[in-house]
Amino acid sequence: MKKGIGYLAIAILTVTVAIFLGQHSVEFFMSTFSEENQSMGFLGYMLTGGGFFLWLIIFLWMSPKQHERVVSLSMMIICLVGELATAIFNMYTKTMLDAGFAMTEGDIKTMYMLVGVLAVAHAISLIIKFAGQQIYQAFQDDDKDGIPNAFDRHDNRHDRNRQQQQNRPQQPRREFAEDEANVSNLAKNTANSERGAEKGDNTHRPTNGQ
Ligand SMILES: [Ca+2]
Repeated sequence: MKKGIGYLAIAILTVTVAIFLGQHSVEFFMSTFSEENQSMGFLGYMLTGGGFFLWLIIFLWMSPKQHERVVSLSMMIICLVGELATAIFNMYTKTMLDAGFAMTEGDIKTMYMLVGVLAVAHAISLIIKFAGQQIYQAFQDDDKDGIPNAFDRHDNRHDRNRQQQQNRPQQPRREFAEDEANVSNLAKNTANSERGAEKGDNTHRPTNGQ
């Protein structure tokens, strides 16, 4: 029961913070982009507060590898910083506008920079998350010829394997040739000894006759 109330407290706090900050950052994104691009408010929120929750899910349930955990954890932090920055920026500009100050060109440039950096961070992180292993592999040099795998159209290891395979049957062939030579020598020897025996017979015959 107490545990249940504890979870409820966490849920209420999370929702309150998410709505409080989220409302301001959505407003920020809506005011940053033109009136026709009102969907930018929601999309922008997906780069900050919404992105935090999405990366949290990816971190908890979809990051078995070390580099995936690092990326999703970093993105959670980046999203939180982005959420805070956009929300605070929105509150700040609102009070400034209410007080009669206009936004300077520098302020607007900073806002666009922030949004751009956020979007790029998401894109890079997604690439690392889902293709990091393959990208790492692409820049390795498996056959050690100085050309990274991605640009190396020829895998020298195949050649080495083929050479090894070609060298292997040559050795038995040499042995076989030696065997053949031995056999022919043996045949010569037996032929010689037979001839010698015949000669011996011939030399013996006269003595037998005598
Ligand atoms: Ca190579």
